[in-house]
Amino acid sequence: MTVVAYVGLGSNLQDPTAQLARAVMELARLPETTLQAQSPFYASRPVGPQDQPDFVNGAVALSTKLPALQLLDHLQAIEQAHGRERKQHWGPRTLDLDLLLYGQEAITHERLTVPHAELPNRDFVLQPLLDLAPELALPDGRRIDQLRTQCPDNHLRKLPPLMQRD
Ligand code: A4P
Ligand code: MG
Repeated sequence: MTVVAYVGLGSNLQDPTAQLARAVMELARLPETTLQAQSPFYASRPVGPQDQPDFVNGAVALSTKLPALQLLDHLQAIEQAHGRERKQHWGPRTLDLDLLLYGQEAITHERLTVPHAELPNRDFVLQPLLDLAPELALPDGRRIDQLRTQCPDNHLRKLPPLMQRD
Protein backbone atom coordinates (compact mmCIF):
# COMPACT_ATOMS: atom_id res chain seq x y z
CA MET A 1 0.00 0.00 0.00
CA THR A 2 1.35 3.42 -0.91
CA VAL A 3 0.81 6.25 1.55
CA VAL A 4 1.50 9.98 1.35
CA ALA A 5 3.54 10.94 4.40
CA TYR A 6 4.51 14.45 5.45
CA VAL A 7 7.84 14.99 7.17
CA GLY A 8 8.79 18.21 8.97
CA LEU A 9 12.41 19.35 8.91
CA GLY A 10 14.07 21.68 11.40
CA SER A 11 17.59 22.83 12.20
CA ASN A 12 19.27 25.64 14.12
CA LEU A 13 22.91 24.56 14.17
CA GLN A 14 25.79 24.28 11.69
CA ASP A 15 24.32 25.96 8.60
CA PRO A 16 20.63 25.05 9.03
CA THR A 17 19.67 25.75 5.42
CA ALA A 18 22.36 23.39 4.12
CA GLN A 19 21.32 20.75 6.70
CA LEU A 20 17.75 20.88 5.39
CA ALA A 21 18.75 20.85 1.72
CA ARG A 22 20.93 17.79 2.30
CA ALA A 23 18.20 16.05 4.29
CA VAL A 24 15.69 16.57 1.46
CA MET A 25 18.07 14.78 -0.93
CA GLU A 26 18.51 11.95 1.58
CA LEU A 27 14.74 11.59 2.02
CA ALA A 28 14.37 11.42 -1.77
CA ARG A 29 16.71 8.41 -1.78
CA LEU A 30 14.86 6.34 0.84
CA PRO A 31 13.84 2.84 -0.28
CA GLU A 32 10.30 2.34 -1.55
CA THR A 33 9.82 6.09 -1.36
CA THR A 34 9.42 8.96 -3.81
CA LEU A 35 9.80 12.64 -3.00
CA GLN A 36 6.58 14.27 -4.21
CA ALA A 37 7.10 17.88 -3.22
CA GLN A 38 9.24 20.16 -1.07
CA SER A 39 7.96 23.29 0.69
CA PRO A 40 9.84 26.58 0.86
CA PHE A 41 12.09 26.95 3.89
CA TYR A 42 11.20 29.39 6.68
CA ALA A 43 13.23 31.03 9.42
CA SER A 44 11.37 30.92 12.76
CA ARG A 45 11.92 31.92 16.36
CA PRO A 46 12.61 29.00 18.70
CA VAL A 47 9.75 27.39 20.57
CA GLY A 48 11.00 26.21 23.96
CA PRO A 49 14.27 27.49 25.41
CA GLN A 50 14.91 31.00 24.04
CA ASP A 51 18.70 30.99 24.46
CA GLN A 52 19.23 29.22 21.14
CA PRO A 53 19.49 30.38 17.50
CA ASP A 54 16.47 30.82 15.24
CA PHE A 55 15.42 27.69 13.34
CA VAL A 56 15.04 26.97 9.67
CA ASN A 57 11.96 24.81 9.02
CA GLY A 58 10.31 23.14 6.06
CA ALA A 59 8.34 20.04 5.08
CA VAL A 60 8.24 17.45 2.33
CA ALA A 61 5.55 15.15 0.95
CA LEU A 62 6.72 11.59 0.41
CA SER A 63 4.92 8.82 -1.36
CA THR A 64 6.05 5.66 0.43
CA LYS A 65 5.44 1.96 0.84
CA LEU A 66 7.43 1.89 4.10
CA PRO A 67 5.40 1.14 7.25
CA ALA A 68 5.34 4.13 9.61
CA LEU A 69 7.80 2.70 12.15
CA GLN A 70 10.28 1.80 9.41
CA LEU A 71 9.99 5.31 8.04
CA LEU A 72 10.71 6.62 11.56
CA ASP A 73 13.83 4.37 11.72
CA HIS A 74 15.06 5.97 8.49
CA LEU A 75 14.31 9.50 9.75
CA GLN A 76 16.29 8.83 12.93
CA ALA A 77 19.19 7.34 10.94
CA ILE A 78 19.34 10.51 8.82
CA GLU A 79 19.28 12.64 12.01
CA GLN A 80 22.19 10.61 13.37
CA ALA A 81 24.14 11.02 10.13
CA HIS A 82 23.76 14.78 10.59
CA GLY A 83 25.47 14.55 13.96
CA ARG A 84 22.28 14.94 15.97
CA GLU A 85 22.85 14.93 19.72
CA ARG A 86 19.91 14.61 22.11
CA LYS A 87 20.82 16.82 25.04
CA GLN A 88 17.93 19.12 25.89
CA HIS A 89 14.23 18.71 25.21
CA TRP A 90 13.30 21.28 22.55
CA GLY A 91 16.94 22.39 22.56
CA PRO A 92 19.23 23.24 19.63
CA ARG A 93 19.84 20.60 16.96
CA THR A 94 21.59 20.02 13.65
CA LEU A 95 18.58 18.21 12.25
CA ASP A 96 15.14 17.23 13.48
CA LEU A 97 12.90 15.10 11.27
CA ASP A 98 9.35 14.66 12.52
CA LEU A 99 6.77 12.39 10.94
CA LEU A 100 3.87 14.85 10.81
CA LEU A 101 1.25 12.83 8.96
CA TYR A 102 1.12 9.29 7.60
CA GLY A 103 -1.81 9.15 5.23
CA GLN A 104 -4.93 9.63 7.31
CA GLU A 105 -3.75 7.24 10.04
CA ALA A 106 -3.80 8.09 13.73
CA ILE A 107 -0.92 6.20 15.38
CA THR A 108 -0.28 5.85 19.12
CA HIS A 109 2.85 3.84 19.80
CA GLU A 110 5.59 4.24 22.42
CA ARG A 111 7.96 5.45 19.70
CA LEU A 112 5.54 7.27 17.47
CA THR A 113 2.57 9.60 17.77
CA VAL A 114 0.96 10.61 14.47
CA PRO A 115 -0.20 13.23 13.74
CA HIS A 116 2.80 14.80 15.52
CA ALA A 117 1.55 15.99 18.92
CA GLU A 118 2.69 19.61 18.50
CA LEU A 119 1.55 19.99 14.88
CA PRO A 120 -1.57 22.12 15.65
CA ASN A 121 0.48 24.60 17.73
CA ARG A 122 3.32 25.34 15.33
CA ASP A 123 3.12 27.80 12.47
CA PHE A 124 6.53 26.59 11.23
CA VAL A 125 4.92 23.18 10.63
CA LEU A 126 1.44 24.27 9.50
CA GLN A 127 2.62 26.82 6.92
CA PRO A 128 4.92 24.42 5.00
CA LEU A 129 2.10 21.83 5.06
CA LEU A 130 -0.26 24.42 3.59
CA ASP A 131 2.29 25.23 0.89
CA LEU A 132 2.37 21.53 -0.02
CA ALA A 133 -1.35 20.75 0.26
CA PRO A 134 -3.77 23.67 0.80
CA GLU A 135 -6.73 21.30 1.34
CA LEU A 136 -5.00 19.08 3.89
CA ALA A 137 -6.83 17.99 7.06
CA LEU A 138 -5.94 15.87 10.10
CA PRO A 139 -7.47 12.40 10.56
CA ASP A 140 -9.94 13.98 13.04
CA GLY A 141 -11.15 16.36 10.34
CA ARG A 142 -9.48 19.57 11.52
CA ARG A 143 -8.22 21.54 8.54
CA ILE A 144 -4.62 22.73 8.41
CA ASP A 145 -5.66 26.17 7.08
CA GLN A 146 -7.99 26.62 10.08
CA LEU A 147 -5.32 25.56 12.57
CA ARG A 148 -2.87 27.97 10.92
CA THR A 149 -5.13 30.95 11.70
CA GLN A 150 -5.34 29.95 15.39
CA CYS A 151 -1.77 28.99 16.29
CA PRO A 152 0.88 31.13 18.06
CA ASP A 153 3.07 33.41 15.96
CA ASN A 154 6.74 32.40 15.69
CA HIS A 155 7.63 35.19 13.25
CA LEU A 156 7.97 33.03 10.16
CA ARG A 157 10.11 34.49 7.42
CA LYS A 158 10.07 32.74 4.07
CA LEU A 159 13.61 32.31 2.81
CA PRO A 160 14.30 33.19 -0.82
CA PRO A 161 14.80 30.12 -3.04
CA LEU A 162 18.49 30.89 -3.57
CA MET A 163 19.10 30.69 0.18
CA GLN A 164 17.57 27.23 0.17
CA ARG A 165 20.63 25.99 -1.70
CA ASP A 166 24.16 26.07 -0.45
N1 A4P B 1 8.34 10.44 18.39
C1 A4P B 1 7.02 10.31 18.69
N2 A4P B 1 6.26 10.72 17.67
C2 A4P B 1 7.11 11.14 16.69
C3 A4P B 1 6.89 11.67 15.38
N3 A4P B 1 5.64 11.86 14.89
N4 A4P B 1 7.98 12.00 14.63
C4 A4P B 1 9.41 10.07 19.31
C5 A4P B 1 9.25 11.82 15.13
N5 A4P B 1 9.51 11.29 16.38
C6 A4P B 1 8.44 10.97 17.14
O1 A4P B 1 12.15 12.94 19.76
C7 A4P B 1 11.86 12.16 20.90
C8 A4P B 1 11.11 10.90 20.49
O2 A4P B 1 9.88 11.26 19.92
C9 A4P B 1 11.77 10.06 19.44
O3 A4P B 1 12.64 9.12 20.00
C10 A4P B 1 10.61 9.39 18.71
O4 A4P B 1 10.55 8.01 18.98
P1 A4P B 1 13.51 13.68 19.67
O5 A4P B 1 13.55 14.34 18.32
O6 A4P B 1 14.60 12.75 20.03
O7 A4P B 1 13.45 14.71 20.91
P2 A4P B 1 13.06 16.21 20.89
O8 A4P B 1 13.14 16.72 19.49
O9 A4P B 1 13.80 16.94 21.93
O10 A4P B 1 11.58 16.18 21.34
P3 A4P B 1 10.43 16.41 20.42
O11 A4P B 1 9.19 16.36 21.26
O12 A4P B 1 10.48 15.54 19.21
O13 A4P B 1 10.70 17.89 20.01
P4 A4P B 1 10.09 18.50 18.73
O14 A4P B 1 8.61 18.47 18.84
O15 A4P B 1 10.70 17.90 17.54
O16 A4P B 1 10.52 20.01 18.91
N6 A4P B 1 11.35 25.84 17.37
C11 A4P B 1 11.28 26.17 16.07
N7 A4P B 1 11.08 27.46 15.69
N8 A4P B 1 11.43 25.22 15.09
C12 A4P B 1 11.62 23.89 15.41
O17 A4P B 1 11.75 23.07 14.50
N9 A4P B 1 11.80 22.21 17.16
C13 A4P B 1 11.80 21.86 18.44
C14 A4P B 1 11.85 20.42 18.78
C15 A4P B 1 11.69 22.87 19.51
N10 A4P B 1 11.55 24.23 19.04
C16 A4P B 1 11.52 24.54 17.75
C17 A4P B 1 11.66 23.51 16.78
MG1 MG C 1 11.81 15.45 16.99
